Amino acid sequence: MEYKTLSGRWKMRKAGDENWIDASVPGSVMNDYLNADLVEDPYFRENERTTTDLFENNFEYMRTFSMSEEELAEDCVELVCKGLDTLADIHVNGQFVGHVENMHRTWRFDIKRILCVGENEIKVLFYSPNKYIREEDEKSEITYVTDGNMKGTNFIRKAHCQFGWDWGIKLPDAGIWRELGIESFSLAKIKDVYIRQFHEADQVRLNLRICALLTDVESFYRFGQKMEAEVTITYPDNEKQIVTQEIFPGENYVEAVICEPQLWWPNGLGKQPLYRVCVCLREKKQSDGQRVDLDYYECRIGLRTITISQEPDEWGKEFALMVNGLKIFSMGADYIPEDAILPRSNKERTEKLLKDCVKANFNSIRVWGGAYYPEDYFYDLCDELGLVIWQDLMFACNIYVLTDEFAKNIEQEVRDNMRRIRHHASLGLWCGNNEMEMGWVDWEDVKSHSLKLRADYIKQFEYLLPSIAKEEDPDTFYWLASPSSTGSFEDPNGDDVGDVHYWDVWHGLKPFTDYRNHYFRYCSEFGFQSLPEMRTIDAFANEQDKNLFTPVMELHQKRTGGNGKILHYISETYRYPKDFNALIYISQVLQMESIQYGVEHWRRNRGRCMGAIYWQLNDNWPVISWSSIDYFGRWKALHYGAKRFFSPVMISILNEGRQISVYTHNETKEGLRGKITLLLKRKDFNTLERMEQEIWISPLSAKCEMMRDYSNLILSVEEERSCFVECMLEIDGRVVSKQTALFVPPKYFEFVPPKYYIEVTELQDTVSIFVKADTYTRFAEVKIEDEDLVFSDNYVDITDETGIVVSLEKKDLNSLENLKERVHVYSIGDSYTGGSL
Ligand code: BMA
Repeated sequence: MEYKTLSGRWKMRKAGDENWIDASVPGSVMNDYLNADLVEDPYFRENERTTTDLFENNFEYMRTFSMSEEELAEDCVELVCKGLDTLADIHVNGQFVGHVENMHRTWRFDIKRILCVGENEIKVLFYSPNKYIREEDEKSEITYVTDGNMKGTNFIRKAHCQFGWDWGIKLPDAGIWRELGIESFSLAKIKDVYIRQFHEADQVRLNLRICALLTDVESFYRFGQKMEAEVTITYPDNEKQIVTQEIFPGENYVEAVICEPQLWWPNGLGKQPLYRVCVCLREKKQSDGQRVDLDYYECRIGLRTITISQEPDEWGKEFALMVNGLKIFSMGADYIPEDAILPRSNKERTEKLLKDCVKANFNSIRVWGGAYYPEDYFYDLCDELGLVIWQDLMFACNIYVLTDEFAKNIEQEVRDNMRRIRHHASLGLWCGNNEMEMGWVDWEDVKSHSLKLRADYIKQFEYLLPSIAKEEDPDTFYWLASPSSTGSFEDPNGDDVGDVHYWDVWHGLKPFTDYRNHYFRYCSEFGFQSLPEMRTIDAFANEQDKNLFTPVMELHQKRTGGNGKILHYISETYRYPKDFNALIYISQVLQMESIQYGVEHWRRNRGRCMGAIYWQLNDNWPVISWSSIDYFGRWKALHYGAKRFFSPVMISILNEGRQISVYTHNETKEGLRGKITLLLKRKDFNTLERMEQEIWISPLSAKCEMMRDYSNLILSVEEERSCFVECMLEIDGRVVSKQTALFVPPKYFEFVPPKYYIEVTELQDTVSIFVKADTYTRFAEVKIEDEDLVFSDNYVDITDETGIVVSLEKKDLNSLENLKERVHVYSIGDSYTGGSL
């Protein structure tokens, strides 16, 4: 099979315009318009208000390409488009080739007879998505629309969040967003390969289902042609195993046995060895025994068993990720697109983001269903990094009408994507949709719709899609919806079976302490908003915009009433921030505290609870949201918090009034010997009591190791407001985890602005920053002016005279000059004043 790409330089114009402008493919209208300076940055101030309307228009894309005689002499010549966004007509040499209507699908068209030797021309006309959804919506009885979204996205197979979301800009872009090209082949090609793994004692048997497609079945048999497949398995150490077998048109099965298999593990539990599987399809010429390569298929797999264990237990049914027979506590966040201008996404950005997940000790990530199926490199990176993927199908917060046409369209979409993604080692499960079963049960504005639409839900999500999954990828666990319990509208968001999206904290305005009232089996969404840091805000706001309730700040907050909620939650825990900078800082540490509060509670209840996936990892434009890493890749306090509260080996404190319980957590396969120290201290660093205990921490465990009721030492309100608890876990003499707890909400604690003493030490590849303070300092934020950095740790407490040390990689610095003067430390005691507000 030969492939010729059609990506590269194209021309584009708004339909009706005379002049063409330069375009790049893969790309998008917005990207080309920005490159041509025809629009202003849609992310800046209130520009969104006009850019949404750009997509009231149709757009044309055009290029020429040449074809040779040899290429056209092949039996089949097909145009293959891996991503067209979304409604478009394709013409080649002036002839209509096809209409497309789904950005998630791969489209193929036979264009052999339309092409000619020499120059050819391809044109793609994209229709306005805005108009289409408006017109379809007007014809429909459906009234439901999710917060922040344009109405009618249920009628178009285009990433829903492109039309806005409660964190997303309304930018329903258009264009050729993925690779396209021309495939030409003769005799046969590989249509499909599915690899199954059978794990046996000390070996893994691979079973490859290879589907060969012939261009002309009759002549194949008439001329007694023969084909063979050569399967090459390359081991992680580059050793190779080759199996060759005769292949017939249609389905064939080839087996290979891997002895002493190197198993793939999620991050934190072992390594991620990967095996490359290549299938070469060949024609075996009868006459001279010569072999001619016809087609080639390649993928990378990891040897592992992976599923969700749902054993019934005393509470209901567990929901636990099980890898190679071990039940693992899933830790991670929900992933959304990295940029609303899709062509700005690339492997480097994704790699940085996913590596930041690993730095924060994630072992899982959920690809949320309101967007699109990520690029291959996303899955490759998750394979390499050990991030288990919860993969939603792309349906979210909507009511779909299951017409025959819609069913056919989504069936092909799901097949295309399952075939592309199913071999990845990191694929943990498929999930039917985001929050739609729950919508039919819990949301008044969904429930009010007809029984027919309710039945369509069941047909689509409990019959059609699971049956496709059974055909395409029977070995991957399939989950009906997120959240779901048993399906069929049976308490989908219930605590005791299946996964939960818990939003009473934040949307429901309950205090974050409410997390402790729930023992979810697996919490796949819960979240808390914060502001991104000042430099990120500077990218979209002017000085006069920097007030939470200006039009610019409200436009960059997509959840209705969101900015007010941030203030509400601050009022429960902290004092009124003294300025905009303090507001940013307080919103971030509060977000970190709240998510930590939930995660540690669920980790303490390991066994009953087996997953904490917080909403949300990232942003797709600069915005106030639930993310822990902002649009520019900057870590919010929460991401540093995640690094600590997802750490495989840690301690946590359960504080109930003056009663303190210390828990150990071990999410590794190894048992550990360690020591716990529990201290009661005054804010002047004086220790009032010290307790120590040697312990053994079992693998994959959580356990209460120590309890202390301080009622005999904390006797007055004054003491409550000036004393804190600190505990540490040492392994082999090294402190691996440290926690502090207060007896009162921080707003009642007597924090004063600390005096900081900063020292900077340059080492070979790193720089260490030592920070000391003259008083107990909570959540010390270390920053360096004009630098975008990830520190070894941040937002930690200074609990004694020795202070803290955080380090950074020298190579990440823009400049080493005046480093000490550029270091700034900020903490709770700096965030408010008395009397000014
Ligand atoms: C969940 C998600 C998203 C949404 C988030 C915050 O329900 O599935 O739809 O962005 O909540 O509201």
